[in-house]
Amino acid sequence: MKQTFRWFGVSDPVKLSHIKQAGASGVVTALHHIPNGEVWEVDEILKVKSTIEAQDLEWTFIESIPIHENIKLKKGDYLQRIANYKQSLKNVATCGIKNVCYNFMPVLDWTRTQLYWKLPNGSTALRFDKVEMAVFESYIMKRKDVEASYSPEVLEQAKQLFAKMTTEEKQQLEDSILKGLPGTVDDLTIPVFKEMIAQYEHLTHADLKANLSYFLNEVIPLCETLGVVLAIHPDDPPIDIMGLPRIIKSEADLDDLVGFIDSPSNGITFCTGSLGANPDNDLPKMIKKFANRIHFLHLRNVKREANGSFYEDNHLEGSTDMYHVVKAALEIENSRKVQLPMRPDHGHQMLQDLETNSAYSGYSAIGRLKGLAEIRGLELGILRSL
Ligand code: CS2
Ligand code: MN
Repeated sequence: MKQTFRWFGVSDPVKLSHIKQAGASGVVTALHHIPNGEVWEVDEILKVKSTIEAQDLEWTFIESIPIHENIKLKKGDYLQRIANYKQSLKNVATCGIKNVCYNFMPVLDWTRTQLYWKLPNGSTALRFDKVEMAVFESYIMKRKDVEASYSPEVLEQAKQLFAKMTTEEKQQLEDSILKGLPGTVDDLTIPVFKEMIAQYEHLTHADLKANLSYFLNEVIPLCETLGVVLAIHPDDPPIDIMGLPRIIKSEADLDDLVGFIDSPSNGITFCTGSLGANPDNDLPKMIKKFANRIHFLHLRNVKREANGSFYEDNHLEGSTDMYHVVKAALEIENSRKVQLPMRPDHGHQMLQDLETNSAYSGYSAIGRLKGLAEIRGLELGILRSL
């Protein structure tokens, strides 16, 4: 596997020199300063590319060129937004970058209720707690019809939890969900958030899938001529939240995706953390099934709990059998004669990560370095035993 590390640009406290020391040879990044839906211009792309290459690293994957909400909704100026997307694809290809990750999650990107959940050994992990999510939806955001989304037990637990939360804890929960994560819209307030969600009110899963299919049929033929691959990132967590439809959660969803347009350019980011939070997903089976469409691996592990909560565990522990996933990835490389880019997707905050506490949540240096090192060791062990 090609070892890569995500980097959020020059303002990232995790520097390119750190990424090199972690042993990665590739960098995964995006033009984070360009507003969603605008064209990525060649000179802007080249600036970032040359910064990366000056450190003897390679810009292996773009994560992500985000999809404008109007494309997901197929309304308003969506045709212009698709035209912009195509222009960005042409421009990145001109600069020699041919791998593009994206996601199709409405309004929010990934979602957690706790960004610094303390583990027994003193390091911290990202956590999604079902009861806390129900507190947010019921009492902070006050979403209507919330009862339909949760079991009576979880709603009762949420009621009890909310009753004893301090003002500070409530604020922290709101911030974790609305402001905490890279990729989410900055400074989202509850009223703005509610307006954005309201746009999706009558949009069903089938509608959103149809809009994804429309988008892919617009851009994939162009990708083929450019030699670009798109790799959709699954929804995280792989459930509907806040009444929003989510459509890339399961094996059946991926079946639909690959059926929207039959092309190697219509690919998948196999994120074991996102897909692994759904207990029905058999990851070793799925990686084999979609072998020809997987262009990017996000390797991390979640530990699932009975009520749908989960936290991010050590990379080789948790609910996903990482041995079988990596073994399948190596078999794909062998049969397709490619090297698959992988990144340790998130890591714990540990050691000096905890002192500086400045990195993006989930993206501290040492926790990811540890994850990468463990996976690298696993890969070598499997390769040597074959
Ligand atoms: C997350 C996301 O699991 C993940 O990789 O960190 O931010 C992810 O990068 C985006 O959803 C991809 O578009
Ligand atoms: Mn991921």
